[in-house]
Amino acid sequence: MSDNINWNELSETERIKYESNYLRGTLAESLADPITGSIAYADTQLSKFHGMYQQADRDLEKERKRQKLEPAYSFLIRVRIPGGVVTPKQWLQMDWISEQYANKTLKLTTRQAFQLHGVIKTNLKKTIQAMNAELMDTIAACGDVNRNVMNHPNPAESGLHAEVYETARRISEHLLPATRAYHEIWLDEKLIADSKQEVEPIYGDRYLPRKFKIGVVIPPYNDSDIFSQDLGFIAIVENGQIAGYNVVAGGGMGTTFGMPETYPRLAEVIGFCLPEQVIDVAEKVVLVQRDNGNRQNRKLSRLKYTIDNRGIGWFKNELHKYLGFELPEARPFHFTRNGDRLGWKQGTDSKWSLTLFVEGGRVADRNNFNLKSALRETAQQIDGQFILTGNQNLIIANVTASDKKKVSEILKKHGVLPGELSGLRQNSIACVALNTCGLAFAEAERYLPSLVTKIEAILNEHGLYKEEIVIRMTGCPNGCGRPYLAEIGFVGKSEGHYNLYLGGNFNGTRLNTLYKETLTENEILAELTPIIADYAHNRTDNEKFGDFVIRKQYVKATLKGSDFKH
Ligand code: SRM
Ligand code: SF4
Repeated sequence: MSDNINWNELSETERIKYESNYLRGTLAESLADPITGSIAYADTQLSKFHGMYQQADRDLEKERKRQKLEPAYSFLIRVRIPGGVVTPKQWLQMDWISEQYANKTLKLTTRQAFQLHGVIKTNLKKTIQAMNAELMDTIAACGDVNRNVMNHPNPAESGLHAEVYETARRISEHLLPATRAYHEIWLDEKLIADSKQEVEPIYGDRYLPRKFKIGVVIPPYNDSDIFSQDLGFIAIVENGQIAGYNVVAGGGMGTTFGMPETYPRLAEVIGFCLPEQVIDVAEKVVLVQRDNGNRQNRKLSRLKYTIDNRGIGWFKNELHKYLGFELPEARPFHFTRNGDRLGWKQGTDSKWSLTLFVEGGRVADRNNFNLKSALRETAQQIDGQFILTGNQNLIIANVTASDKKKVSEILKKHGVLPGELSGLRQNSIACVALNTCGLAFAEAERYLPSLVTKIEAILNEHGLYKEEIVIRMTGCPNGCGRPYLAEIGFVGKSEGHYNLYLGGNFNGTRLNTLYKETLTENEILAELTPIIADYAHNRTDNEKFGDFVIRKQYVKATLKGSDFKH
């Protein structure tokens, strides 16, 4: 089939994938090339499937150019952790690797994965091998395959939560690429003589048209932002058991300025499946997208566009054909919130879990707030689990009553038990953006904390310091911090300038709407001040900020993705 392909019609990446011998390309040669800190262009595309992105430090860009040096190349490495669950030993290993080979920080991502930044080419292999030593890998953390599967973050909360976590883990395993390229290149496994005899039973020789994302969630908490996923499973609990899962499909956040045909879209509920059908449903949705997704234009190739172009009726029919059965009607469900519930909670087995706010997901020791040291000492001293949440936070889970006090003492010793956080800060997400992200137009992680402080002052004046409001910022419209689901969303347009979006809701079931474009910080504060004052005085009982701005017609609700303006 592939020999009849008209390559001229397809995006360049399609050919790179096809000619790569199942993701091998010339990666081994690129790694061995001592002349440059970079790898060949085709390999930069293939390395993503192995969990790595080539980057250059953007803070050093001008100076390096002035000195006629090549950019300061290094790599981002993303570790695939289904549901975000690691052991204390694995946490310690990641901590050690970050000190040894990366920029000494750990980034907890919006999809419950670790990222390391600043790994130079000559340290890539050592880094991957050190992860492998503690049974962690980076396979399919990026690339045109299914990525890290998100899950309600705490399997220790109850037996049902553990069961749902297991579902997420199984989906992730089932959808891993079959190629041995990763093991050969990074783990020195013997080369397969004729790799063309290999087969990718799910992905085929060109993999998916684009990245693919799956999440699992248990109502009433929408902590995986299920409607932002290409494919989502909403656990339905009946009579104290998981009766099955509602299936949602076609979500996605990425947009491109100047391309109105790109837009964020919420996934639609398409039916219900039994627990034993989940893997089959996940696989068949992937296959429908593999066979029908757009391979010409990567800006239009996510499942959300496949569905909108052909219609949800077509998609459901196609899926039913692939499955050989029809999904029955979805069952009722209700979400009360997205984000994380911070603080200590007791599970049904009487053990404790602490959900800690990690600003921007960055674990580091800074300004007497020694989070990294605190977590290192905690991991050294207690059993249990470390769980990365989908909102860049961390849960220290499965803690015995006697260890609970110990954890609190360690955190306090390192200056980490924070004063009372505002409801705004607790619900903040910022993508990485500068200085590592090559696509950023503006700051996000390095800027949002100070902007939040300024908005907190306004909220405080109006007695709203504790009010939980979802605020998210990204440095470009790709949507890595899921800003289009925020009650207050910022998307970077250029250095120091942001589009302001309002009117997402607190449970993550409505897209927000562009309110004002290209604002500076002073303009942002000037725009938000009267709206916050109005909210303080005129909101109805328990009315959330995102609902208020719609009732008071600051913005109109965005009812479908294709109506979204940016
Ligand atoms: Fe993302 C690309 C960081 C979650 C949509 N994302 C990137 C890259 C790799 C930039 C690049 O291609 O060169 C960023 C690396 C920055 C850096 O220096 O670390 C990047 N994305 C991130 C992370 C680390 C943000 C964070 O601060 O946590 C998240 C890693 C998740 C993970 O562990 O897998 C991250 N990215 C997301 C999400 C949120 C989610 O998945 O829940 C989205 C929106 C949902 C979606 O996919 O629709 C997202 N990232 C994108 C896109 C736009 C995709 C699209 O359909 O248009 C790009 C650009 C692209 O793919 O071309 C992108
Ligand atoms: Fe980079 Fe844009 Fe993603 Fe932020 S949203 S990490 S700036 S690609």
